[in-house]
Amino acid sequence: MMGTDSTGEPSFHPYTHPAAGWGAAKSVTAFLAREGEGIAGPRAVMKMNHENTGFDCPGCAWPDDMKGLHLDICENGIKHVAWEMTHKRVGREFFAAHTVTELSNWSEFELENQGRLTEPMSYDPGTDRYLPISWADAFELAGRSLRELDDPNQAAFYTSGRLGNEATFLYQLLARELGTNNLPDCSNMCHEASGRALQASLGTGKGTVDLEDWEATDALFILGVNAASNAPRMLTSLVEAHKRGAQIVHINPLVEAAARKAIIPHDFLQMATFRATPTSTLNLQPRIGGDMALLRGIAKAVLEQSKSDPKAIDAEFIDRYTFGFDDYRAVCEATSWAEIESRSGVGAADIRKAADIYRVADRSIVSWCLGVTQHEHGVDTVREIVNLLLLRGNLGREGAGPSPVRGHSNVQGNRTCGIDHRPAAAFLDRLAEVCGIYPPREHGLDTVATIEAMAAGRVRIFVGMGGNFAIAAPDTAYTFEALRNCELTIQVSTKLNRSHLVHGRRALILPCLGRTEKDEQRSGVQSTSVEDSMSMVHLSVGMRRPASPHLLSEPAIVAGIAQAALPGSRTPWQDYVADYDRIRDTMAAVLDGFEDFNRRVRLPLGFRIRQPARELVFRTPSGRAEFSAAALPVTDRGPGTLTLATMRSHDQWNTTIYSDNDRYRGIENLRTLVFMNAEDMADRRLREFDEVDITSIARDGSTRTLQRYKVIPYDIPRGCAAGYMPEMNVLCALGDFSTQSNQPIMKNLTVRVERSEP
Ligand SMILES: Nc1nc2c(c(=O)[nH]1)N[C@H]1C(S)=C(S)[C@@H](COP(=O)(O)OP(=O)(O)OC[C@H]3O[C@@H](n4cnc5c(=O)[nH]c(N)nc54)[C@H](O)[C@@H]3O)O[C@H]1N2
Ligand SMILES: Nc1nc2c(c(=O)[nH]1)N[C@H]1C(S)=C(S)[C@@H](COP(=O)(O)OP(=O)(O)OC[C@H]3O[C@@H](n4cnc5c(=O)[nH]c(N)nc54)[C@H](O)[C@@H]3O)O[C@H]1N2
Ligand SMILES: [Mo]
Repeated sequence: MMGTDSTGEPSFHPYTHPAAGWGAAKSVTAFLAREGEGIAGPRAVMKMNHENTGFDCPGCAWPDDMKGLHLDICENGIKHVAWEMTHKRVGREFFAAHTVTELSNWSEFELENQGRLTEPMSYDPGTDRYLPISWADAFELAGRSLRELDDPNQAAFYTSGRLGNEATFLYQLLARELGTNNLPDCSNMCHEASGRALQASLGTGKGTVDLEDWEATDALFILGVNAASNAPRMLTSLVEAHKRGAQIVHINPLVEAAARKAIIPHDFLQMATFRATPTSTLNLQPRIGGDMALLRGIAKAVLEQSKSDPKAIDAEFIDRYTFGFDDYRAVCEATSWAEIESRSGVGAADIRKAADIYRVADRSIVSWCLGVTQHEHGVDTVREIVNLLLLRGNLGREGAGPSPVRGHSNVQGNRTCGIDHRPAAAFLDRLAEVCGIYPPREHGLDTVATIEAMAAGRVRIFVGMGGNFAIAAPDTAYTFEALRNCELTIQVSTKLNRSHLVHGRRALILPCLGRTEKDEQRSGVQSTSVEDSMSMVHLSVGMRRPASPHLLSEPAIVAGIAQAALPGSRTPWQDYVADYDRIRDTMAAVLDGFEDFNRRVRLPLGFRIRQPARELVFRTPSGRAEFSAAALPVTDRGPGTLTLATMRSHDQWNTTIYSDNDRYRGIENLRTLVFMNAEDMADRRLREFDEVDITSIARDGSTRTLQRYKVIPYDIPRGCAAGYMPEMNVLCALGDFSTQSNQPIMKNLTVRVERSEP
């Protein structure tokens, strides 16, 4: 079902070259040639990420260089943009030629590779085909179906993190004016844990540092991110940090490419003159889920040291700004080194090395991504990161603080602008006052709860604003059933994907403009704003001719649905669409930190949303930064089982698969694989490329199996295994979500790996 159906022989040869560099250049050239983008690709890329004149790179949420001095582009950003700008089209002829049943046998790659969607389509059960429908009829169908619900909570509105801020604001307004907070989003699978933890510890749901802090810090601790593939522009910061003598500690069960050496991504076009720079001073390989124990070990070592060297901790900072230190110190003291070693899988001597780096550094930043969050104890672990930072007052000063790496290019902006199934009362009050609506107060459904509700028939309409919910979500078989149980599924998309084929009794595909494309409305060409991982908000302007004259912008699609669903609405939907400045004016009145939005967003580099915690203002119950003193998670599973993490290959963007290669991990032509420790393989008498069945054991005891995966011996701690999402969502039971964040524990599955039947 997935993969690219490549016919090449699978191979595995450990990668020894620097990250980015020639490998990236070669890969980009081959990709652009395949996509027929030889000229258009690079030209569009030159317009990307340029100070106020281009579009924001939809590739990831890593910030642009604040000084705007150079263009920092990367291999995967180029691929991502070229993929959107393809010349291929999926028009009505395509849908006439293929039934949905037939398309269901195509791979993810084949589906997306058909090109851009061109006009609205509606599913016809009689012929099992999508047929063209006018925008007016599509809106009427959506509107009527929403109007006819017994309760607005029978609808759910999913957001994938690409949506610009203006469309986001209208989308949540539509849901809340209808009367529901059912706003599941990709964040529920991504950084929900980070948001909850930072909110609890610091009173803000976001990181507090920016790129200038990265440039000033003495020590970087990077946990659970594959930066060379998923945030390639971080390599620039790592290279520069290493050059100026900063310490860089990578904490990851796998030694990823960014933990070795790199060539700055934007330099790769003129590589001849550049040499590779190391991007790591220490690599620690905890077992999967062992980060919290490791972090506690660092804290324990620092606290031990503070007995003879009072400067090891910042007592004045702790005294003045924090709450709960005594309990935290007590729990660190009570946790034995033996326990820390066994739960983290890292020896005390190595943990002390990291602790020494942390203690000697005047300023430290801790950065993390999904390797930390997609666990049962994701919230506790992120809070442990904050605990560690607080010990030495690494907050509210240059070069120090927590720095989560967000995923989708605007996933953070989506939250800021109202996509939240648990909205704050103050936000709802302002929304009610400014927009004259009565937003519901009870919490809505998140991703996991939406799937349950669809399966139970409690949610009857699913709207997907971007993304590929059907296979991005856990428990593929169950999620398919849930979506098929809906009366109506609506997908607003740029490309054909699985979520169009796994649909409700009625289904609409509504094609929209991409971020690279010119968005022309009554008042002229529109721009939209996005927020990056470091709270910088700036404008993005598309310039390319739209893939089809029938595409609408996301704000226009939301407004179209809203007007049909809410005939008596007093919201000026069409005025908003005519001029996005009007949406921004309303947002300025509703959202904290968006005062004077239209002016400030037009400043050359945009503006930074104020982070109270950065100024040592803590909106927590105690009014201080709060230590947490949670117990360490159990990381050992039953005998014979492994802990499996699902992750991305280098050549994919979430559910979009570009090729079956994973260059930095040395893999070619293979996605149906599982990485294992050589000794765990020997225990099972397995050899490289042997075929295995992987069976997950859910908390409720149920099992799920993937058959005939190829096993690859890899440098990964014993007891651990890893493989690729989204294929492995088959193994992730819907009930296996974190009780702390409701996040599916996609990096913490318990599995058995056995040789396949011959
Ligand atoms: N090119 C590209 N860029 C992307 C994406 C993409 O698919 N392609 N996706 C975007 C999105 S939405 C997101 S959220 C981010 C995701 O960015 P990442 O978080 O890098 O995503 P993953 O590939 O899931 O990899 C997670 C990393 O966690 C490590 N890991 C697994 N388990 C553990 C653990 O228990 N502890 C630690 N410390 N590490 C662990 C894995 O070895 C891997 O290096 O990237 C964004 N950027
Ligand atoms: N097992 C496992 N599962 C995971 C994860 C994991 O690590 N392991 N990671 C999770 C994470 S972090 C995330 S963020 C989710 C990702 O979940 P999603 O965000 O739902 O999935 P994507 O693959 O990013 O969505 C790709 C689709 O978005 C559409 N699209 C692209 N550009 C645009 C646009 O500009 N506008 C609109 N409207 N549509 C557009 C295209 O049709 C494309 O097919 O997956 C989650 N699933
Ligand atoms: Mo994500």
